[in-house]
Amino acid sequence: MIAFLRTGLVTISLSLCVHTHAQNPLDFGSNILTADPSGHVWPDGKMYLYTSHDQDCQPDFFMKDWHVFSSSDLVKWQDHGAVLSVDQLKWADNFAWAPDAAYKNGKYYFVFPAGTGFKDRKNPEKSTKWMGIGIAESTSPTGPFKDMIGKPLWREPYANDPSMFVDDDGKAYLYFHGKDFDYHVIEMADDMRSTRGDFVKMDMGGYEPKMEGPWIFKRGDIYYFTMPEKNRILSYYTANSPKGPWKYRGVIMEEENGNNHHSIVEYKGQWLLFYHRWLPTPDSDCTTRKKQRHVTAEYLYFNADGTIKPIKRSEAGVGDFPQKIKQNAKKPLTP
Ligand code: FUB
Repeated sequence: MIAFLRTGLVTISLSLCVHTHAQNPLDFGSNILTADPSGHVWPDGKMYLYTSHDQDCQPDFFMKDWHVFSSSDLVKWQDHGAVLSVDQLKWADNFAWAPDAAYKNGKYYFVFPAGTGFKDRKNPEKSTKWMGIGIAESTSPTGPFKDMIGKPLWREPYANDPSMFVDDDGKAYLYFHGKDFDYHVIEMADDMRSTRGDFVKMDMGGYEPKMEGPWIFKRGDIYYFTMPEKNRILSYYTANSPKGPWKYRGVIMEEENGNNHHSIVEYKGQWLLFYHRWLPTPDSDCTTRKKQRHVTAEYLYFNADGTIKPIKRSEAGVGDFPQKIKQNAKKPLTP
């Protein structure tokens, strides 16, 4: 009997232990379905995640609004609610897809793809779907954001999955995937309400990566351009300038079972990968789809030459971030 009780106690404490450390998917305090996380650290020192918002069982990614979440330890997150909805736009009524955000001129900018129409998958010639990129402003990172220009930044060419990068000199660059799923960049004007110059299809060093979700960040003097190539395989390129030319560097994360939009950001001295996974969702009433999208996170490490170490998906994720940053603070600085 005592042996049985002991085994039981060990099992209970082990499962509690596993549960406490399993942080993937991130706990946003509700069963909200989220995808396409864009991570940013703003001047208040908190980590912010701007995400798109899936509806249970939504047809063909019909999505209506975007959320923002914040945290100081990556374990406890606050949902600040919907920062913008397609209902507030004059020019789109659907496809609230992968957003991004930027901070410039003392203001917060929210860039988002949205659209209208319908994609006829059986008879593509009957499709009426159109998508473009909008920009909205706020004095707060949690919004509410307002579309001050009341129209997309442009109507042609087709554009999706915007990612905004503000360089050290204050210049802002908007990346997106456009026609034929190629990656493009355009500079933003200083007022962040219009673009400057031409659309540039980027030189990817002889490769032709296709699909979606571009992300850009800078570490030291190196610019990194990362993307879920073919919408599944997280791959990366580096360059000496924000517009390339880019050099292929390899795969960060192999494919799983669906799209896995991502972002990469440094927080409290630790580099992080945020991405989404298609996971079984027991609370879901959906009978046509067993898995739904959930935002997850992993640590990301660089080699001494600046290349990125491949990452495996984990259950633990960044659940020990509070302890890890305390340990990092104790480590002696390396020259
Ligand atoms: O969330 C809708 C779309 O799915 C995004 O725009 C893509 O990046 C993919 O994650």
